[in-house]
Amino acid sequence: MLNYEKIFAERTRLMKASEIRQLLKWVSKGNVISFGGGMPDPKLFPKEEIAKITYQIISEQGEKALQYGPTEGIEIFRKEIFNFMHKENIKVKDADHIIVTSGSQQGLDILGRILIDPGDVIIIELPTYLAAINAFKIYEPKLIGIPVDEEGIKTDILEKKVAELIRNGEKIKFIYTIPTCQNPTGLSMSLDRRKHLLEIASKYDLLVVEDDPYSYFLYEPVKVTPLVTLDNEDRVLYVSTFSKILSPGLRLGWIAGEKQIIEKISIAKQSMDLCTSTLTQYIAAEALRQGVIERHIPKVREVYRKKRDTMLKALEEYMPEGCRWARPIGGMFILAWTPEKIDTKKMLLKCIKKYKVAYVPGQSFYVDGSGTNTMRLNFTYPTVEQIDKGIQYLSEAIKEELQSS
Ligand code: PMP
Ligand code: G9A
Repeated sequence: MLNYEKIFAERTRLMKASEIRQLLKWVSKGNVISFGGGMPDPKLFPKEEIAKITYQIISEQGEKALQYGPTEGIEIFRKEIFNFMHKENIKVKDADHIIVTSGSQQGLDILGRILIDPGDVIIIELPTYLAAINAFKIYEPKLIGIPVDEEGIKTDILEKKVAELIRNGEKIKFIYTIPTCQNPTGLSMSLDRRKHLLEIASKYDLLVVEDDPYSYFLYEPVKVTPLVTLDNEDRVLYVSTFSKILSPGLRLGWIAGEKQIIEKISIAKQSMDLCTSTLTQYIAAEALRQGVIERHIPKVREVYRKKRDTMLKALEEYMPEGCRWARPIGGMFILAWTPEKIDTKKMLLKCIKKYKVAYVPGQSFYVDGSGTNTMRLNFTYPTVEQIDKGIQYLSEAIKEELQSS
């Protein structure tokens, strides 16, 4: 047999399987309650509307919808995204400043591809979305994590770090942030911190990548202004997705920002997939045009609010002393801290096998290898009943682990 190990490129050594993806196998094993992957509630997908639209698109516009399309995305879809952003108070100049991607995950990979040379510095949050870390790592940057607290990234630490890095001759390529209902903490950046972050970016002439899948799902009457809307210097690149506001199976995301960078992204994308699925773009464009998404978001928000509240209540009721957790205003996740002596990665298999409950160990979200006692809990996929039961089981597992360690 061919020695396959010998033929892999060096860069494959930098590729790491996602813990979130590996955990998906437990989701299909019926009796495990999954707080793992950030999956939407599948019962809420607007299946009938999507079925009707799909039939309509293929019968009326099939010749275009089943054909290749432009790399930047089909024009009507970019225009609909522009209108959608406008209504949501997300600043964007015009439809030409938007490129459609095959999920926002592709957007993150492309940004790594076009912006990172080996040794460049990328500033990320500590913790941050693990698949962003994995996507960037392939391009060999130095990833510098800045801690987050209840008000988001600690901009005082950020400012000192940026100054120090620049003094040392380092090349900072961008700051990657998920300012609203962050993955994995669930926490959001305060307005003051948002402004401070932009001041720092301006002072040191840095690009900011704002990854924003979750600001459409706020469960409190609070106003959150995206960084891109606060930015007056065209230095924020806005990344988002249809995965949570419609369906992840359509694999649609987008990036909005300065023309120069959108054009470069487009060239990089050409060699990745030529274009995003034309068919799903037509479907999502029509879903936007008919108001399906506008009607869908508030319905989903109601269900998710109830699920978040159920999880917070269950955590309060069942978790042993020494545990704490974030209280998100929206999104899909709650990060929980167990007592320090617990290693949530080591505890996971027992949790799945004996207690029939899964979560994502937090360590993979911390680029410095800390967070060994943390776990990310998704509350959108399980049912309300499963959330209550699952947190009860999880608490039992933690109690057992505390007694045995
Ligand atoms: N960014 C963040 C912060 C995410 O949480 C996710 C998915 N959970 C993605 C990007 C990728 O999503 P998709 O590729 O489905 O758009
Ligand atoms: O299924 C995935 O990998 C997307 C989910 C991301 C997450 O759980 O953060």
